[in-house]
Amino acid sequence: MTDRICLTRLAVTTPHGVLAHEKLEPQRFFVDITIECDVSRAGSSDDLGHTISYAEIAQDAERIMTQPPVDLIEHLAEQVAASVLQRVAAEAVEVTVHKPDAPAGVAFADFGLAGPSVSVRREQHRPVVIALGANLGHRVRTLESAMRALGRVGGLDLLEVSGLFETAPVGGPAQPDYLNAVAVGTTRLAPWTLLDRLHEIEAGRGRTREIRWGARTLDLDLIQVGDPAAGDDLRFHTDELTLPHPRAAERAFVLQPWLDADPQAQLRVGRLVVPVAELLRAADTTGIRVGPQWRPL
Ligand code: PH2
Ligand code: MG
Ligand code: MG
Repeated sequence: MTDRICLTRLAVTTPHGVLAHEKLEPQRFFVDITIECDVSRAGSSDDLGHTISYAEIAQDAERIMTQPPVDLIEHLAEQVAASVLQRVAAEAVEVTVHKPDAPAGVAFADFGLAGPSVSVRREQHRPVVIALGANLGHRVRTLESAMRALGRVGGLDLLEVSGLFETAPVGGPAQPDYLNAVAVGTTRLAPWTLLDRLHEIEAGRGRTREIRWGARTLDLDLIQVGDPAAGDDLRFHTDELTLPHPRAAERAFVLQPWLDADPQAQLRVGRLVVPVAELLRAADTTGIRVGPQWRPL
């Protein structure tokens, strides 16, 4: 991502350092933060909710920098980077902590921002679960082509892909059987950015949106983003996207391929985190059959 939000030279005077006297005497620190995130939505909507508030980032960084004395600027830079990556929209962050007056036993220039500094770059790395479905046209070919397109999405790394399952349609009007699959991986993209990529892949394969739950050449759904066991899965509801997927817990056509791709998979169901294997035992699996072979990657 080439869009960036920068905070340059946040200034704090506070005690940190390895030497005993550094823990008593405040000295100057400067922090530079560069956040990689897609600001195109905020660019057109003029809505702060579509981007990251630099004021909040700055206040978090100042709070971290003014914590009780620590030894290393590495430790401070790492904590600031972690606080930025808590933001849903942050794809990556670079943090530099400067310590211009550090006692290093040498002279640094007395112009510009001289002296030691530490820079860290950290990327967002969220687990992601994507469900695929198709019940019109050449389903295997469409799903294989969708998988190749997913493999080319920058910022999405696929790790495992299920086999194909032939499934009776659930809900909607009478329609042909589906082929369903699930891909799991990691992403640094914001979920709405990833959803845009999924919609582009659908549209490129003849997907139209007329009847809700009607037949379709290709359906790509975001099921879960983040790790519910760690408590860092994304939970939100907007008109365009709800996470985790509100109906995944009952849908055998999602659970069965997901379990195939990841036998350890867990899904958030309200306040609980439930193994997918357990959800599948409770789900209606009539109408789910092993599907044809495919070459997903
Ligand atoms: N998708 C739906 C509605 N019903 N049924 C099956 N078997 N497979 C699907 O992928 C599916 C469905 C809405 O997305
Ligand atoms: Mg769907
Ligand atoms: Mg969909």
